[in-house]
Amino acid sequence: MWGKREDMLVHEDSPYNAEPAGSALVEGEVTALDTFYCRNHGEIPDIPGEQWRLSVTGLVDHGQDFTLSDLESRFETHGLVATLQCAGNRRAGLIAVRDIPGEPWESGATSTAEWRGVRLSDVLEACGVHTARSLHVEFTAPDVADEATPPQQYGSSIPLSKALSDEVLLVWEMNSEPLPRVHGGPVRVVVPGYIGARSVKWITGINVQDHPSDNYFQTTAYHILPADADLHTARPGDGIPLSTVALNCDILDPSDGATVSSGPLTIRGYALAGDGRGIARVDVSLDGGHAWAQAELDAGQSPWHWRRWSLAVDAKPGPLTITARAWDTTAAVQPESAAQLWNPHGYVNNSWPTANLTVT
Ligand SMILES: Nc1nc2c(c(=O)[nH]1)N[C@H]1C(S)=C(S)[C@@H](COP(=O)(O)O)O[C@H]1N2
Ligand SMILES: [Mo]
Repeated sequence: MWGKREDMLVHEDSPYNAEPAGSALVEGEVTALDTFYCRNHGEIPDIPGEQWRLSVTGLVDHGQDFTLSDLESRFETHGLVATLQCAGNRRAGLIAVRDIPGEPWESGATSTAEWRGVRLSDVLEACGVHTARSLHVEFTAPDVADEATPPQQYGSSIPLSKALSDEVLLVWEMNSEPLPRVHGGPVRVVVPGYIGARSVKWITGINVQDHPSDNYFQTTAYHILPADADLHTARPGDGIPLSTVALNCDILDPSDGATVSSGPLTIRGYALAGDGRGIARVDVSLDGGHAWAQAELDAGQSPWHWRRWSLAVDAKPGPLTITARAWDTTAAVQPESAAQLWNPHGYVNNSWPTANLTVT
C-alpha cells in the first residue's frame, strides 16, 4: 500500500500508519521512499500539483497566494538531508511500563530523506513578514483528523525565529523524486530539529500570528502531561508543549528478541541530537550498563540528520543484552529508563534502548 515495502509494520490501514523494521531502517544513511515511515491523523488528500495553492496571510505586508510554479520560478531551491522523528516513536517501550492508548510505535517512527524545495524564510520575506521576536507561524492542511476534539483539519505552528532559519523548507521533492502523496505531496513543510508533527503535509495555508496555533495538534496533542494526569479530563494547554526533538539513539540491528550465531557480531543503530546540536559519542554495553564500549560513528555531523553507528563484538553463546546511549556535543546524555519518562500520551521515549538476544 502507498508504494511501501511489504514488510512494513502497519499500525493502521486507514489512515495509513506504518513503520519499517529496524533491519530495513538500518540499510541507508538516507531512507528509501518505500521504507520511510508514515504517520497520518486523517485521510490522505489528493491534490494535483497544478491545483495546489499556498496562501500566506496574517502579520505580513502583502499576503499572497503561490502556485507550485511560482515557488519554483521565484525562489532559489535548496536541498537538505534531514531526519523526521515522530514524538510517538518508541511508544511501545513506554506502554511496557504502563498502558497508553495510541499506536504502539517501535523503533521505526523515524526516517531520513533528502528534501528539496525553497526556504520558508524566502517566501515569508517576499510577503513582507513582520519580524517581532514573539510571533508564530501557523501551518494549515486540508486533511481532517477525527481523533481531534473536536474533529478538525490538521495544523500546528512554530516560532517565527525557527521559521526564518535556513533549514526550514517548503519541499516538493524527496530523494530526488516528486514528493509522494502519502508524505505530503504536492508540497509540505519540513522543520528539521523539531518533532515530526510540525512538518505539516499537504500544506495550503501559512498564517503569521502573535500566538501559537489554536489547532488541537498544537494545544492538546504533543504535550507532555504529568504522569498522574487523566487524558479524559486534561484541558487544552495542559502539560509541556513539544517543539525540538530530544536526544535519542536506537539499536536497529539485530532486533530485540533475535537469535544470532556466536562469534563476530556487528551491532548497528542511529543517534539523533536534539535542539540543533551534534552527536558526540555513542556507548554500547553488553552487561546491562556497567561497562561501556564506544561505537564507531559514521562521518557526517549535521544537527539535522541522524548519525549511524556500529560496534563489532564477539558474541558468546547464551543470553546477551545490548544497551546503548548517546551523548550530544554539550555532554547531555539520554535518560536511563522508560519508567522515569512515562507520560499519558506516550511521547518522547528517549531512554537507553536495549535489545535482548539469544546467542547460539
Ligand atoms: N497534514 C498533516 N501533516 C502531518 C501529519 C498529519 O497527520 N497531517 N502528521 C504529522 C506527524 S505526527 C508526523 S510524525 C509527520 C510524519 O511524516 P511522514 O508521514 O512523511 O513520515 O507528519 C506530520 N505532518
Ligand atoms: Mo508524529
